[in-house]
Amino acid sequence: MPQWQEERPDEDFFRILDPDGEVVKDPPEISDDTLLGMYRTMVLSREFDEKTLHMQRRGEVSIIARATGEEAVSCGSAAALKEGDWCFPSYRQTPAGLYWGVRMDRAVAALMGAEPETIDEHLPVDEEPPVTFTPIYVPLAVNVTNAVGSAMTDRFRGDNNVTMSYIGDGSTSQGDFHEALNFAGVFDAPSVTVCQNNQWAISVPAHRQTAAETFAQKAVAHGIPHERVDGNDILAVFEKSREAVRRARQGDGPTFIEAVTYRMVEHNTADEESVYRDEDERVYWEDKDPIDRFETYLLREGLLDERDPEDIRETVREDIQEAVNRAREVPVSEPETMFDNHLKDDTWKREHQRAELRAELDGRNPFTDFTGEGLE
Ligand SMILES: Cc1ncc(C[n+]2csc(CCOP(=O)(O)OP(=O)(O)O)c2C)c(N)n1
Ligand SMILES: [Mg+2]
Repeated sequence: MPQWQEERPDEDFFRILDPDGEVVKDPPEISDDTLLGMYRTMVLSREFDEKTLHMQRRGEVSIIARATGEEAVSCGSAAALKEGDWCFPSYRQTPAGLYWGVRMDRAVAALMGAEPETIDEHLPVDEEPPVTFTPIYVPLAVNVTNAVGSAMTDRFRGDNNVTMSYIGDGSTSQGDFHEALNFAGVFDAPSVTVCQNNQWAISVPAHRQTAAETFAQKAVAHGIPHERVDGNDILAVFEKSREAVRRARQGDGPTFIEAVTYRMVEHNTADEESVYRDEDERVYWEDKDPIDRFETYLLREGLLDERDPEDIRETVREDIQEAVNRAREVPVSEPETMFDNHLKDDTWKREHQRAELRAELDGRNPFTDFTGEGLE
């Protein structure tokens, strides 16, 4: 048996829908609108990933990280939030933002390299989403510390809001993650932290990331209630997230949720996954696709009829294309601005890198033709 199969996580987690879409536990009470909203969001996110991947291949976008196959995790958990709540995503939670109406045109413009001020100018926001989304965090785990701080701010102000944040399996090895959970546990922060365990941190498999049996149990040391759910079952993710959000809102403190899913695609478009993992592994997980599973359930419940899935896919593709067209109208920033806003003052190193880039943009080879000209 291949190593990945022997070491795959056991199925010791909370599940409502099995991979065939069969109900194995009583489903939670969820309105039809919410169920259909979640389904549409998952489809939208999958199609958004497809579209932006094509844009990346054409050179319109430099890099993307897809949520393909992992949609149920951030969609199902974010759907448990309410107006006034906060969400601190990392880079693989596109569905969470889409669920609450984060604008695709603005997101695509950012991916294409437009600066926030330019995006505001060309694609102004007339209505903020009911849940506040911070910008996407790329430094791993920092969003969790900031989220817990934000949750405490709401508590000190007496606002009854909940803050949700996301962390990958690999990122639970970062110190910030533990500092955040420790602080949340000690001060009963109204926060919910969702670990999107997609089994890989770039090329590092989950079993090389930690000696702990599960990621969920990392909460034990911090005295925080934890849950482990089937991350490809949106009903299970929603149910446990709703319980956690309720607990936080009524003053009973934080929760840590591990959602077990699988990264069906490359880490990001700068990665070549075939170098380090087995194709059979993806094939094994294909049968557990979260969208297919939920779709089967909704069809059986009569909430979707047979033509709906294709119609929905068509409509979201049109919405995405319109958003992309709007984004293409936004001017992208000069490459050199990548050096701005990192540090308060310029350093010699940054000046050097800026000059090197300038050389490259002028068509000179920065390795052989770079003279350091322009440096103080
Ligand atoms: C503090 C920090 N260290 C390293 C990186 C580089 N890096 C980007 S993604 C990644 C792997 C993250 O894996 P995981 O937490 O499992 O999230 P996933 O990408 O699988 O969703 C690393 C090491 C970073 N962005 N930030
Ligand atoms: Mg991961």
